[in-house]
This record gives sequence, structure tokens and C-alpha cells, in this order.
Amino acid sequence: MLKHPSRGTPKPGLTSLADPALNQETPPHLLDQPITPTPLFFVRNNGSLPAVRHEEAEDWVLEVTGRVARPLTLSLRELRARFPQVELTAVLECAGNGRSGFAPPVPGLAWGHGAVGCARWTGVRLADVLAAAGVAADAAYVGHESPDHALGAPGQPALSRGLPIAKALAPETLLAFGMNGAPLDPLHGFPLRVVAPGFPGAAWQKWLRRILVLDREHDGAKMTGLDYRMPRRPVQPGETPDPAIFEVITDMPVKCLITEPAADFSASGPVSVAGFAWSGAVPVERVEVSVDGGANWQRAELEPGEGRWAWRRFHALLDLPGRGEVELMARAMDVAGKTQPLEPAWNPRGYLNNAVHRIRGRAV
Ligand SMILES: Nc1nc2c(c(=O)[nH]1)N[C@H]1C(S)=C(S)[C@@H](COP(=O)(O)O)O[C@H]1N2
Ligand SMILES: [Mo]
Repeated sequence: MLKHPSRGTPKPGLTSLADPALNQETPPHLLDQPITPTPLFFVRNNGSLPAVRHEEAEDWVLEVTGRVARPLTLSLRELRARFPQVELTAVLECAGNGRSGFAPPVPGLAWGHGAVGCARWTGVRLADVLAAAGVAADAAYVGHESPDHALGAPGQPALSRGLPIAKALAPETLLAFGMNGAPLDPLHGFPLRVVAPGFPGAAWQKWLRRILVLDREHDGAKMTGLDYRMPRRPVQPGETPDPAIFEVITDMPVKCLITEPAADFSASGPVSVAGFAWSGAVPVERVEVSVDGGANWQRAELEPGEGRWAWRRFHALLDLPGRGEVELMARAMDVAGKTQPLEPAWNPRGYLNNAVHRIRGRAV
């Protein structure tokens, strides 16, 4: 018997966040693999967990409607039969990853560093499905709907987000039914979800039921107000900013995570530092590591990674300055020259914290 049938069962070994919905992150040292195993992959649910029986999955119906010439009603079986199957490896990161690092604190789930993972996704191209439906010339956005509901408010959708039409039509955007060589896990959207590489996790709609093609930005649950939006200019804590200066996040910043050594390490002699680097629309160019608070940076080796949207492993051997407390830091840079700040850029909802990752330990 499930303890919380409408919430889902927590995965063992992950860190659970205080929230009525099931939200769990991965301790960074458990992210030390090019592909994050599904049992270790973070979970972010805004509401209930839709229960879909495995036997019912192929009959799961996806509807495509709105600004299209031919509205579609496709079962998962038909979706598989009708469109070419695509596999790609991509990082999925919550826009709120790192939120606990903002000072003063901001409302929202207090994620540490682990609301991120990299998986192999299998599905069909959203562009192929939209071509079959015949998208109208004035289509500007797609809106996505799912059966999960706000906890305690069954009539209220938990989340209904979408994509600008250009991203919906981009070759990397998938409707995925597979994750890491298996059917999607129920916690990750079984039987069908959106995969939108480079976009924030919120755009990766799970348990996808309906696609609305729209001539304007979608206004579903958690699409409006300040949700998943960044101000176009810096906003100070305490300021009441005009919501009109906020825009939907459509790109994730360059970032990296140290996965080795783990926090509170102790080392004697040179220490091996490794981890993964990723970004959104602009590819990663390099990773550097520091052991002196960022005064000096040493270039790390950067491995190719599994395609354009996968994260890339970096590693370096760092000489420790002496005995006692040390702090390892890593920062990535993208090909446009953007890098990670030493301190996060504060914003009212605590999104896109890509400050350098720091791991404290001891030289012995
Ligand atoms: N239907 C639905 N889709 C959803 C969500 C949700 O609550 N409901 N959460 C979104 C958010 S905010 C994130 S970060 C990702 C997390 O995906 P994961 O749980 O597979 O890691 O799913 C997205 N898709
Ligand atoms: Mo998210």
C-alpha cells in the first residue's frame, strides 16, 4: 500500500524537500556519471501524481488542437507507429535549482544543487506531430495540459506550461515515452512527456494529454505572474517590481557541478576534481577550477559528452595550498564568453542560480 497514493513514493537515497508534493534532489556526489540513472534522477512535482496503469499506457490519448488545420487525437500506440523514433541525451534542470543559495531568501522550494540530471530520452519529434496537424501561419506558442492537479484542489491543474512555436518546431524538442532505455518512470511523466533541451525543466511537461496551438503566449497554470520568469533588469530585494518587466525563461545558463570529491572530503597531496558542465542554447567552451577563492583558475580537461544537449565531464588535478580547510571551486564558460559568477544574481523568485559550485574539505 502506498503511503501517499496521490503524491507518489519517494525514491530512496535522494533528499526530500519540505512540500506537500513529492520533490526530491540528488546529492551532487551521486551525479558522478554521464547518464544519471533513473533511480537517482531528481523529481519535481507541482501537485499530485497521476496514476496510469502500464496496461493502459498504449491507449493514452494525446490531443492536438487549436490553431491547426487538422486537430489530432492520437493514442500512444499511434504516435509510435506514425512518426520516426528519435533518441537524444539531454540535461534536465529545474529553473529553481540552487534557490537556497540566494540571500536574502526567496519564496519557493529551497533546492540545493541537485535539481539536475542527464538522461537518454526516446520519443518522436514534436515538429513531426505538429506538421501532421498542420500548424496555422499565426501560431506563436504551444500550451501543454496534463491531469495532475494542485494538492487539495482537484479541479485545479498543477502546471500547464508551453513553448514558443520556434522551440516546439526545433529538431531537439521531443514527445518522449522512454527514459534511459525503459518506459518513462511514473514520477517522470509516464507515459508521455515533453523534452525541451536547453529550456528550464518547467517546460518539460509530464503526463502530457493535450497540446494547444495558440496565436499568443500560453496562460496556463504557472505560466503567468512571476512564475518561471526573470526580470529584464536587476530587481532589488524589497522592491515591488512591475510584472511587465518579467519574461518567461527560455534558456538555461552555463553551469557546472563538482561531483568528486564529495563535500567534507579530506585529501593529502594533489586532489582529483571532476564533475559535469552544461548550458542552454550556447554550448560550453571550457571549465576551470580554483582552490584559492577564485584568485587563480586552472583549466580542466573537458570530455566531448553524448551530443549537443548532454552534459560534459570535466576533470583536473589540483595542488592543495597547504594543510587545513580548503574550498574547491569550478566554473564553466560558454562559447559566447559567458561564465558563472562567484555570487548568484538575486531575483524575486530565485531562478537561474549559476554561481560557481564550491566544495569544502580539508588538506591533511
Ligand atoms: N505535468 C507536470 N509536468 C511537469 C511538472 C509538474 O509538476 N507537472 N514539473 C515541471 C518541473 S518544474 C520540472 S523541473 C520538471 C522535472 O522533471 P522530473 O520530475 O522528471 O525531474 O518537470 C516539469 N514538468
Ligand atoms: Mo522546475
